[in-house]
Amino acid sequence: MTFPSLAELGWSEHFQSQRTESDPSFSPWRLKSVSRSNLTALGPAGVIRLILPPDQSTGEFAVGDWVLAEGELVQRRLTPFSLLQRRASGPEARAQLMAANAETLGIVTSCNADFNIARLERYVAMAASADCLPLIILTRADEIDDPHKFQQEVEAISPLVTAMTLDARNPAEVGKLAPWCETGKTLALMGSSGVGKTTLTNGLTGANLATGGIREDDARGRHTSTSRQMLRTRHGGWLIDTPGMRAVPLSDASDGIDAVFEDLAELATQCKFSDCSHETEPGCAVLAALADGRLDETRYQRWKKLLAEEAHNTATLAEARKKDRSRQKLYTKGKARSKAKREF
Ligand SMILES: Nc1nc2c(ncn2[C@@H]2O[C@H](COP(=O)(O)OP(=O)(O)O)[C@@H](O)[C@H]2O)c(=O)[nH]1
Ligand SMILES: [Mg+2]
Repeated sequence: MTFPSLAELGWSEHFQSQRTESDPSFSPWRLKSVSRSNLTALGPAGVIRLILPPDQSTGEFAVGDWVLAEGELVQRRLTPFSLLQRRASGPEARAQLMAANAETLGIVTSCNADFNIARLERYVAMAASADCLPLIILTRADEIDDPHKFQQEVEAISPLVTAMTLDARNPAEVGKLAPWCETGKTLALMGSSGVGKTTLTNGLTGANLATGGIREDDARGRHTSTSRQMLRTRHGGWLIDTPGMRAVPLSDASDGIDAVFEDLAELATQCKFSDCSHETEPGCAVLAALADGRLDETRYQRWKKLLAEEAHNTATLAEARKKDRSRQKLYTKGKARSKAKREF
């Protein structure tokens, strides 16, 4: 069996330039799967199970990350050129790493009840803030009369968006995704459960992962994919399938929101007050655009909602970090005290 070369795995100058004189004996590995207790990685020598130093946890790594290791022991994570993350569940607004070093985020949705512009805008913002290109993949094109209408609607979200419609079960159509997952390239797939991510993964990689049926009533799928992993595609590149997400909680995505709502971000700079909330203030350029019909009311509402959520998350995260710091201080003080006691 032959293993992929570093270049085939996506190694580039971006990573090479992060190596230093002091680590010539460390080998680069690309993470293939990350679970609570396990990291597996791929390299020219094959597949390896990596070990972390005791002060690090697998949660600090994402599938697709490059690391340097000495033998099996991880020495360093190399800074990725793209990093997809979302807000983890729980009150503290922390980020959960989803996938690293993917050039493209394939946002999978179906042309049926899963279709939701507000959710797609979130995904596009997530992609933009992660430095990934957003590619919207509309599945179940075989079940509707006018898939082109959906394509036009999602392309209107932002000039950053590329979109395509297909039947995910049809290998010939799935082949249209080849340019995004050919040799050296990585495509990450995200979307709700039941939209066809695993079907696409199987078609692109030749794997035989279990797909799930969807309930007729609400077009929501059962959760069938449980872990993240990176698989080689038939086209020589890489695919990262992620578990289905019902919600798309953004984390640290204000630049992504600005990218999706570029026109609104631009308008906001023309408001009379720099801290304008675009609700009641005189001289608000956004309200003026609403009043004369240049701006769609529902799109304005979606923008406001994302901004409010982002502001809330940033505040919560700052609060959590402050708590961490004071906890750390207490801990250090405690240690100093018990050391003093021992010495006494
Ligand atoms: N008709 C049709 N069915 C599809 C399409 N894509 C997926 N399916 C079916 O939808 C179900 C859920 O697909 P799956 O790949 O498991 O979705 P996932 O939860 O996103 O991984 C399976 O029964 C698939 O065969 C499509 O483009 N057209
Ligand atoms: Mg799946």
